[in-house]
Amino acid sequence: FFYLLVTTSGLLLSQSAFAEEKPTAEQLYQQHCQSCHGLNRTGSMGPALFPENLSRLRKNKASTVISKGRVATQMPAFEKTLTKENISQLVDYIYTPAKTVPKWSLADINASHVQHFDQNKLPNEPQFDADLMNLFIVVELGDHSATLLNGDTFEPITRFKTRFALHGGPKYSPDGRFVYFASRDGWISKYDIYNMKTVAEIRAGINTRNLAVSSDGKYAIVGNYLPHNIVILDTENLTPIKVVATADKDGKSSRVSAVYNAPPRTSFIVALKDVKEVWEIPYSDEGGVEVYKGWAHDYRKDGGEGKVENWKSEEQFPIRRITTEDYLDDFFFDPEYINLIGASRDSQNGQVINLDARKKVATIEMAGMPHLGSGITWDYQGKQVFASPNIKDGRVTVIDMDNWQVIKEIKTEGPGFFMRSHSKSPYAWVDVFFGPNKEKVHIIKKDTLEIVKTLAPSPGKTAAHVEFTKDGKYVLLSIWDNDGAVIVYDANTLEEIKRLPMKKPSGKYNVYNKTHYERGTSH
Ligand code: DHE
Repeated sequence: FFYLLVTTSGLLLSQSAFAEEKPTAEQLYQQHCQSCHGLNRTGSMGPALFPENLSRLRKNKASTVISKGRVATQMPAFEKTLTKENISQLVDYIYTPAKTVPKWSLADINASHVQHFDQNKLPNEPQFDADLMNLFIVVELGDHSATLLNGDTFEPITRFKTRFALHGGPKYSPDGRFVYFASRDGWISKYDIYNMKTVAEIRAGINTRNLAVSSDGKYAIVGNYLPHNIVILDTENLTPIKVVATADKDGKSSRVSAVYNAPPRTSFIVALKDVKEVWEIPYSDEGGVEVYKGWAHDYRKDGGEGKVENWKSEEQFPIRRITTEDYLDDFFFDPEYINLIGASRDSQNGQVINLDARKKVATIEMAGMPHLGSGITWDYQGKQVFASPNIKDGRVTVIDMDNWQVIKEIKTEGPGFFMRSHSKSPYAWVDVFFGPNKEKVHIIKKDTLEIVKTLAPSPGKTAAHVEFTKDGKYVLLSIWDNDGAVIVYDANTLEEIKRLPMKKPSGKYNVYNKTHYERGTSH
């Protein structure tokens, strides 16, 4: 009896002590997660854990990852260490926004810099034999790798590890030797294709949108959600040159929707998500004064009021603000980079902003949610048209770029994400990324605006994102699955030529098409 009493009271005691000491989510995080995911959730060996970084992971999936771990990563299973309640506390915690926008200072950026190889000590000749303009980089999300692919033989040249969760198009140096990757966690990696080596890396932000490279190859710009800023890097070894907090002229802070290079303008375009402004940042060291003379009086230094008479004499990378009528989430540039066609995610209209005139010049009626970022242009009946898939509805919208009127809505078997063509191809390809027909890809004849063929190359598996070879004769399509593939098609007969097994290949990028800003390819 005594033993029981002691035991029972002991148990009661320890239960009440446990109740009092029930760990908070913050304590659980610090005890179990912090060593890999960073003191303030900013990421370290493991990814950053803010809602912005987790936007594509459902809460129940996050709970499974904590319980069971993640295959092929260092993430261990916590189901034996933590209770279900603890795991659910942690899930709630990581999906709660940080109380203040997390900081990632210039010192943090600099401290993250890794120089894997001294570029000057590496050979200047490619260490393999292939047409250097017809290479592809294929990003494989399945195990965070990338494949360098020969675009003539369709044989992999090498496969290498990337940072966790790359997103968006990697960008090439103008000569095609280097490729720059951005990960969602802000890591920028410079890969030397000739030597098949990652030469330098730096963490430019905590949650990054994308990056762009200048036409002279000297600078890379990175747009961030966390913190709210852009970071301009010297591409030589990725060291930061300038960090600019993104805020409108009244000081309201904003995330960056995306950054782009505008080659004919020798400037970067920065679209802001939470304020009604687009920025243009000239970077050219040559001819800049002439090119920008007309604008000189418009320049303001980093949100300040000082007028810049001669941008060369002022700080490098002045900012030219363009006020917009709506927020910009997604956009497209005409091939001349004079007009920016933008849409906000909750608007039924697109706005055409003339970058020279610095104002809206037209409204486009756009139902659903067109994915302008995937838009492409071609010539149709003597005029230039622009076509974009739609993330919400099964349609491709074709717009006359002279008068910005919708010419046709091509009905598809579901909402699509990516669209591609090549100036030498009669066809445009669009996927059906969302919904029950995700295994399908439509092929549209560019001169009739009709779907002429629908492929379903791997039943049940998402087929998405194509890229053409340099000459436009072949098309590469991803089967977006861990047990996936890149399928090569003859771009004219539309027959399958080859299947290369890959682990969830997402985007693939042809060196020539990207460095020559081919009309059918994303920029
Ligand atoms: Fe992307 C490109 C934004 C979700 C795969 N995506 C881009 C670009 C932007 C963008 C601004 C252009 C970057 C560039 O090339 O420099 N993407 C967004 C979103 O806002 C969205 C809808 C929500 C988000 O989570 O950020 C989004 N994107 C996704 C995905 O879920 C995809 C399918 C899987 C993934 O990798 O996360 C995805 N996005 C891609 C790919 C590209 C891309 C493969 C490059 C396309 C190209 O051909 O250039």
